[in-house]
Amino acid sequence: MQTELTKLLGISYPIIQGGMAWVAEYHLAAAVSEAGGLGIIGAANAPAEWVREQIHKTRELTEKPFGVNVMLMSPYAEQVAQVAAEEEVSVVTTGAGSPEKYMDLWKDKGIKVIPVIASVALAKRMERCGADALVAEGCESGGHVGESTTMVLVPQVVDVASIPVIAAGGIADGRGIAAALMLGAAGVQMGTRFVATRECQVHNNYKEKILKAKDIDTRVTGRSTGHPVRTLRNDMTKKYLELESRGATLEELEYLTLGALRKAVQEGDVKNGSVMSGQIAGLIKEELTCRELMERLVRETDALLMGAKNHA
Ligand code: TUI
Repeated sequence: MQTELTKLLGISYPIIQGGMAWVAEYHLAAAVSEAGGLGIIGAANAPAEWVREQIHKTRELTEKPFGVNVMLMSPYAEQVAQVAAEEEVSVVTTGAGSPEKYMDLWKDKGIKVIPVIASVALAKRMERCGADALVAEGCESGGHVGESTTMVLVPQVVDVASIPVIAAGGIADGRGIAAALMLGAAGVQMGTRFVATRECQVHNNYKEKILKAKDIDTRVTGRSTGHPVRTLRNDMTKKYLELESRGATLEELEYLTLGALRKAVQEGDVKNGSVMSGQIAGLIKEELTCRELMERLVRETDALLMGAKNHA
Protein backbone atom coordinates (compact mmCIF):
# COMPACT_ATOMS: atom_id res chain seq x y z
CA MET A 1 0.00 0.00 0.00
CA GLN A 2 2.92 2.37 -0.55
CA THR A 3 1.94 5.36 -2.70
CA GLU A 4 3.24 8.88 -3.34
CA LEU A 5 1.15 9.91 -0.35
CA THR A 6 2.67 7.48 2.18
CA LYS A 7 6.12 8.69 1.05
CA LEU A 8 5.14 12.36 1.26
CA LEU A 9 3.71 12.07 4.78
CA GLY A 10 5.86 9.30 6.26
CA ILE A 11 2.85 7.10 7.11
CA SER A 12 2.29 3.35 6.63
CA TYR A 13 -1.06 3.39 4.79
CA PRO A 14 -2.51 6.00 2.39
CA ILE A 15 -5.55 6.58 4.59
CA ILE A 16 -6.25 9.88 6.30
CA GLN A 17 -9.01 10.75 8.74
CA GLY A 18 -11.28 13.71 7.98
CA GLY A 19 -10.98 16.79 10.21
CA MET A 20 -14.59 16.55 11.36
CA ALA A 21 -16.00 19.46 13.38
CA TRP A 22 -16.57 18.59 17.09
CA VAL A 23 -15.70 14.94 16.31
CA ALA A 24 -12.04 14.85 15.29
CA GLU A 25 -10.37 15.43 18.67
CA TYR A 26 -7.12 14.08 20.05
CA HIS A 27 -8.17 10.54 21.06
CA LEU A 28 -9.30 9.78 17.50
CA ALA A 29 -6.44 11.58 15.75
CA ALA A 30 -3.81 9.79 17.87
CA ALA A 31 -5.48 6.39 17.36
CA VAL A 32 -5.59 6.78 13.58
CA SER A 33 -1.95 7.84 13.41
CA GLU A 34 -0.91 5.00 15.75
CA ALA A 35 -2.74 2.56 13.45
CA GLY A 36 -0.63 3.70 10.48
CA GLY A 37 -2.85 6.33 8.86
CA LEU A 38 -2.87 10.10 9.34
CA GLY A 39 -5.00 11.35 12.23
CA ILE A 40 -6.32 14.88 12.04
CA ILE A 41 -7.57 17.30 14.70
CA GLY A 42 -10.57 19.25 13.42
CA ALA A 43 -10.30 22.87 14.58
CA ALA A 44 -13.77 23.74 13.20
CA ASN A 45 -15.06 26.82 15.08
CA ALA A 46 -12.94 26.22 18.19
CA PRO A 47 -10.62 28.88 19.64
CA ALA A 48 -6.90 28.59 18.89
CA GLU A 49 -5.89 27.67 22.45
CA TRP A 50 -8.22 24.64 22.36
CA VAL A 51 -6.41 23.55 19.21
CA ARG A 52 -2.99 24.01 20.85
CA GLU A 53 -4.09 21.88 23.79
CA GLN A 54 -5.36 19.17 21.43
CA ILE A 55 -2.00 19.14 19.61
CA HIS A 56 -0.16 18.70 22.94
CA LYS A 57 -2.50 15.91 24.03
CA THR A 58 -2.08 14.11 20.70
CA ARG A 59 1.70 14.30 21.11
CA GLU A 60 1.38 12.59 24.51
CA LEU A 61 -0.30 9.62 22.79
CA THR A 62 1.71 9.26 19.59
CA GLU A 63 5.06 10.11 18.10
CA LYS A 64 3.72 9.53 14.60
CA PRO A 65 2.78 12.34 12.21
CA PHE A 66 -0.67 13.89 12.51
CA GLY A 67 -2.42 16.96 11.14
CA VAL A 68 -4.73 19.85 11.96
CA ASN A 69 -7.72 20.81 9.80
CA VAL A 70 -8.31 24.56 9.61
CA MET A 71 -11.94 25.37 8.83
CA LEU A 72 -11.57 28.62 6.93
CA MET A 73 -15.06 29.95 7.73
CA SER A 74 -14.23 29.91 11.45
CA PRO A 75 -13.96 33.29 13.21
CA TYR A 76 -10.72 31.91 14.70
CA ALA A 77 -9.20 30.67 11.40
CA GLU A 78 -6.37 33.23 11.51
CA GLN A 79 -5.30 32.36 15.07
CA VAL A 80 -5.66 28.62 14.44
CA ALA A 81 -3.46 28.98 11.35
CA GLN A 82 -0.83 30.66 13.57
CA VAL A 83 -1.01 27.93 16.22
CA ALA A 84 -0.55 25.20 13.60
CA ALA A 85 2.56 27.04 12.38
CA GLU A 86 3.97 27.69 15.88
CA GLU A 87 3.43 24.06 16.87
CA GLU A 88 4.95 22.87 13.57
CA VAL A 89 2.41 20.10 13.07
CA SER A 90 3.32 17.68 10.25
CA VAL A 91 0.29 18.43 8.07
CA VAL A 92 -2.39 21.09 7.71
CA THR A 93 -5.58 20.35 5.78
CA THR A 94 -8.11 23.09 5.12
CA GLY A 95 -11.83 23.18 4.34
CA ALA A 96 -14.68 25.51 3.37
CA GLY A 97 -12.51 28.07 1.57
CA SER A 98 -9.17 28.94 0.03
CA PRO A 99 -6.09 28.88 2.31
CA GLU A 100 -3.93 30.99 -0.05
CA LYS A 101 -3.12 33.71 2.48
CA TYR A 102 -1.70 31.20 5.01
CA MET A 103 0.34 29.18 2.55
CA ASP A 104 3.74 30.88 3.16
CA LEU A 105 3.25 30.82 6.94
CA TRP A 106 2.91 27.01 6.87
CA LYS A 107 5.37 26.24 4.07
CA ASP A 108 8.11 28.28 5.85
CA LYS A 109 7.81 25.84 8.77
CA GLY A 110 8.07 22.80 6.49
CA ILE A 111 4.42 21.89 7.11
CA LYS A 112 2.76 19.82 4.37
CA VAL A 113 -0.35 21.66 3.19
CA ILE A 114 -3.29 19.67 1.82
CA PRO A 115 -6.34 21.77 0.93
CA VAL A 116 -9.69 20.00 0.69
CA ILE A 117 -11.31 21.09 -2.57
CA ALA A 118 -14.59 20.32 -4.30
CA SER A 119 -13.85 21.69 -7.79
CA VAL A 120 -11.23 21.48 -10.54
CA ALA A 121 -10.80 25.28 -10.53
CA LEU A 122 -9.79 25.38 -6.87
CA ALA A 123 -7.54 22.33 -7.34
CA LYS A 124 -5.55 24.21 -10.01
CA ARG A 125 -5.31 27.35 -7.85
CA MET A 126 -4.12 25.34 -4.84
CA GLU A 127 -1.38 23.57 -6.77
CA ARG A 128 -0.18 26.93 -8.20
CA CYS A 129 0.12 28.42 -4.72
CA GLY A 130 2.22 25.55 -3.38
CA ALA A 131 -0.08 22.82 -2.01
CA ASP A 132 1.72 19.50 -1.39
CA ALA A 133 -1.33 17.34 -2.13
CA LEU A 134 -5.09 17.80 -2.53
CA VAL A 135 -8.13 16.15 -1.02
CA ALA A 136 -10.78 15.96 -3.76
CA GLU A 137 -14.02 15.68 -1.79
CA GLY A 138 -17.20 14.56 -3.53
CA CYS A 139 -20.67 15.52 -2.33
CA GLU A 140 -21.33 12.05 -0.89
CA SER A 141 -19.40 13.28 2.14
CA GLY A 142 -20.89 14.58 5.36
CA GLY A 143 -20.88 18.22 6.47
CA HIS A 144 -20.31 21.09 4.07
CA VAL A 145 -20.53 19.72 0.52
CA GLY A 146 -19.82 20.82 -3.05
CA GLU A 147 -21.63 19.87 -6.27
CA SER A 148 -19.74 16.96 -7.86
CA THR A 149 -19.66 13.34 -6.80
CA THR A 150 -16.39 11.60 -5.96
CA MET A 151 -16.57 9.43 -9.10
CA VAL A 152 -16.82 12.56 -11.24
CA LEU A 153 -14.48 14.89 -9.33
CA VAL A 154 -11.47 12.67 -8.61
CA PRO A 155 -10.42 11.72 -12.18
CA GLN A 156 -10.88 15.32 -13.35
CA VAL A 157 -8.69 16.63 -10.53
CA VAL A 158 -6.14 13.86 -11.18
CA ASP A 159 -5.94 14.99 -14.83
CA VAL A 160 -4.97 18.57 -13.95
CA ALA A 161 -2.84 17.95 -10.85
CA SER A 162 0.80 16.91 -10.70
CA ILE A 163 0.69 16.59 -6.89
CA PRO A 164 -0.92 13.58 -5.14
CA VAL A 165 -4.72 13.56 -5.04
CA ILE A 166 -6.58 12.03 -2.10
CA ALA A 167 -10.16 10.91 -2.77
CA ALA A 168 -12.88 11.65 -0.21
CA GLY A 169 -16.64 11.20 -0.03
CA GLY A 170 -18.43 7.85 -0.06
CA ILE A 171 -15.49 5.67 0.98
CA ALA A 172 -15.69 3.29 3.95
CA ASP A 173 -14.17 -0.05 2.94
CA GLY A 174 -11.50 -1.68 0.78
CA ARG A 175 -13.73 -1.59 -2.29
CA GLY A 176 -13.98 2.18 -2.02
CA ILE A 177 -10.24 2.54 -1.49
CA ALA A 178 -9.37 0.27 -4.44
CA ALA A 179 -11.86 2.19 -6.63
CA ALA A 180 -10.29 5.52 -5.59
CA LEU A 181 -6.83 4.22 -6.49
CA MET A 182 -8.21 3.11 -9.89
CA LEU A 183 -9.47 6.67 -10.45
CA GLY A 184 -5.88 7.84 -10.04
CA ALA A 185 -5.94 8.85 -6.37
CA ALA A 186 -2.83 8.29 -4.24
CA GLY A 187 -4.90 7.72 -1.12
CA VAL A 188 -8.22 8.34 0.58
CA GLN A 189 -9.70 10.48 3.33
CA MET A 190 -12.54 8.94 5.33
CA GLY A 191 -14.75 10.71 7.87
CA THR A 192 -17.97 8.86 8.66
CA ARG A 193 -16.23 5.46 8.88
CA PHE A 194 -13.98 6.82 11.65
CA VAL A 195 -16.95 8.13 13.65
CA ALA A 196 -18.00 4.51 14.24
CA THR A 197 -14.74 3.56 15.96
CA ARG A 198 -14.13 2.78 19.61
CA GLU A 199 -11.70 5.68 20.04
CA CYS A 200 -14.10 8.26 18.63
CA GLN A 201 -15.54 10.25 21.56
CA VAL A 202 -18.95 11.22 20.12
CA HIS A 203 -22.09 10.37 22.11
CA ASN A 204 -23.19 6.76 21.66
CA ASN A 205 -26.52 7.90 20.13
CA TYR A 206 -24.54 9.51 17.29
CA LYS A 207 -22.62 6.29 16.58
CA GLU A 208 -25.83 4.23 16.79
CA LYS A 209 -27.55 6.52 14.31
CA ILE A 210 -24.72 5.96 11.82
CA LEU A 211 -24.74 2.18 12.40
CA LYS A 212 -28.52 2.05 11.86
CA ALA A 213 -28.58 4.38 8.84
CA LYS A 214 -29.79 3.10 5.48
CA ASP A 215 -28.58 4.08 2.01
CA ILE A 216 -31.12 6.90 1.56
CA ASP A 217 -31.03 8.40 5.05
CA THR A 218 -28.97 11.57 4.51
CA ARG A 219 -30.34 14.99 3.60
CA VAL A 220 -28.68 18.20 2.42
CA THR A 221 -29.94 21.33 4.20
CA GLY A 222 -28.94 24.89 3.38
CA ARG A 223 -28.79 24.66 -0.41
CA SER A 224 -30.75 27.95 -0.52
CA THR A 225 -28.39 29.74 1.86
CA GLY A 226 -25.22 28.78 -0.02
CA HIS A 227 -24.04 26.55 2.85
CA PRO A 228 -25.18 23.05 1.89
CA VAL A 229 -24.60 20.59 4.74
CA ARG A 230 -25.18 16.82 4.61
CA THR A 231 -26.53 15.16 7.77
CA LEU A 232 -28.61 12.12 8.72
CA ARG A 233 -32.32 12.88 8.43
CA ASN A 234 -34.22 13.62 11.65
CA ASP A 235 -36.74 16.11 13.10
CA MET A 236 -34.26 18.93 12.56
CA THR A 237 -33.74 18.25 8.83
CA LYS A 238 -37.49 17.81 8.33
CA LYS A 239 -38.23 21.20 9.90
CA TYR A 240 -35.28 22.82 8.14
CA LEU A 241 -36.26 21.56 4.68
CA GLU A 242 -39.90 22.57 5.22
CA LEU A 243 -38.86 26.07 6.25
CA GLU A 244 -36.39 26.26 3.38
CA SER A 245 -39.01 25.30 0.79
CA ARG A 246 -41.29 28.03 2.21
CA GLY A 247 -38.51 30.57 1.69
CA ALA A 248 -37.74 31.13 5.37
CA THR A 249 -35.27 33.84 6.37
CA LEU A 250 -31.64 33.10 7.13
CA GLU A 251 -32.32 33.94 10.79
CA GLU A 252 -35.10 31.34 11.08
CA LEU A 253 -32.91 28.70 9.46
CA GLU A 254 -29.83 29.54 11.51
CA TYR A 255 -31.89 29.34 14.69
CA LEU A 256 -32.55 25.65 13.93
CA THR A 257 -28.88 24.78 13.35
CA LEU A 258 -27.36 27.00 16.02
CA GLY A 259 -25.21 24.75 18.16
CA ALA A 260 -26.95 21.77 16.56
CA LEU A 261 -23.79 19.78 15.86
CA ARG A 262 -22.58 20.12 19.45
CA LYS A 263 -26.03 19.06 20.65
CA ALA A 264 -25.78 15.82 18.64
CA VAL A 265 -22.11 15.05 19.29
CA GLN A 266 -21.97 15.85 23.02
CA GLU A 267 -25.54 15.58 24.35
CA GLY A 268 -26.59 12.75 22.02
CA ASP A 269 -29.65 14.67 20.83
CA VAL A 270 -29.88 13.00 17.44
CA LYS A 271 -33.50 14.15 16.94
CA ASN A 272 -33.01 17.91 17.04
CA GLY A 273 -29.25 18.04 16.57
CA SER A 274 -27.18 18.05 13.40
CA VAL A 275 -25.89 14.50 12.81
CA MET A 276 -23.35 15.24 10.08
CA SER A 277 -22.62 12.09 8.10
CA GLY A 278 -21.73 10.97 4.62
CA GLN A 279 -24.01 8.89 2.39
CA ILE A 280 -21.82 5.84 3.04
CA ALA A 281 -23.27 5.53 6.59
CA GLY A 282 -25.57 2.82 5.18
CA LEU A 283 -22.56 0.58 4.57
CA ILE A 284 -21.20 0.87 8.12
CA LYS A 285 -22.50 -1.91 10.35
CA GLU A 286 -20.10 -2.26 13.27
CA GLU A 287 -17.96 -0.28 15.60
CA LEU A 288 -14.27 -1.27 15.42
CA THR A 289 -11.09 0.00 16.99
CA CYS A 290 -9.02 2.16 14.66
CA ARG A 291 -6.40 -0.59 14.47
CA GLU A 292 -8.99 -3.27 13.57
CA LEU A 293 -10.48 -0.96 10.97
CA MET A 294 -7.14 -0.09 9.42
CA GLU A 295 -6.05 -3.74 9.25
CA ARG A 296 -9.35 -4.69 7.62
CA LEU A 297 -9.15 -1.84 5.09
CA VAL A 298 -5.61 -2.77 4.09
CA ARG A 299 -6.47 -6.49 3.80
CA GLU A 300 -9.55 -5.79 1.64
CA THR A 301 -7.76 -3.29 -0.59
CA ASP A 302 -4.70 -5.52 -1.07
CA ALA A 303 -6.91 -8.47 -2.08
CA LEU A 304 -8.72 -6.36 -4.69
CA LEU A 305 -5.55 -4.84 -6.10
CA MET A 306 -3.97 -8.30 -6.30
CA GLY A 307 -7.04 -9.56 -8.19
CA ALA A 308 -6.83 -6.62 -10.61
CA LYS A 309 -3.15 -7.42 -11.24
CA ASN A 310 -3.82 -11.11 -11.88
CA HIS A 311 -6.53 -10.23 -14.41
CA ALA A 312 -4.30 -7.83 -16.32
O1 TUI B 1 -15.17 21.79 4.86
C1 TUI B 1 -15.65 20.71 4.60
N1 TUI B 1 -16.62 20.15 5.35
C2 TUI B 1 -17.16 20.69 6.46
S1 TUI B 1 -16.72 22.15 7.21
C3 TUI B 1 -17.87 21.95 8.38
S2 TUI B 1 -18.13 23.09 9.67
C4 TUI B 1 -19.51 23.88 9.07
N2 TUI B 1 -20.63 23.65 9.70
C5 TUI B 1 -21.77 24.23 9.28
C6 TUI B 1 -21.78 25.08 8.19
C7 TUI B 1 -20.63 25.28 7.51
C8 TUI B 1 -19.46 24.67 7.95
C9 TUI B 1 -18.53 20.79 8.20
N3 TUI B 1 -18.11 20.10 7.14
N4 TUI B 1 -15.23 20.01 3.53
C10 TUI B 1 -14.26 20.53 2.62
C11 TUI B 1 -14.91 21.35 1.58
N5 TUI B 1 -14.50 22.52 1.25
N6 TUI B 1 -16.01 21.03 0.90
C12 TUI B 1 -16.27 22.08 0.06
C13 TUI B 1 -15.29 23.01 0.30
C14 TUI B 1 -15.12 24.28 -0.30
C15 TUI B 1 -16.20 25.08 -0.63
C16 TUI B 1 -16.00 26.35 -1.17
C17 TUI B 1 -13.83 24.76 -0.52
C18 TUI B 1 -13.65 26.02 -1.05
C19 TUI B 1 -14.73 26.79 -1.39
O2 TUI B 1 -14.58 28.05 -1.93
C20 TUI B 1 -13.27 28.47 -2.17
C21 TUI B 1 -13.18 29.82 -2.73
O3 TUI B 1 -13.17 29.92 -3.95
O4 TUI B 1 -13.08 30.76 -1.93
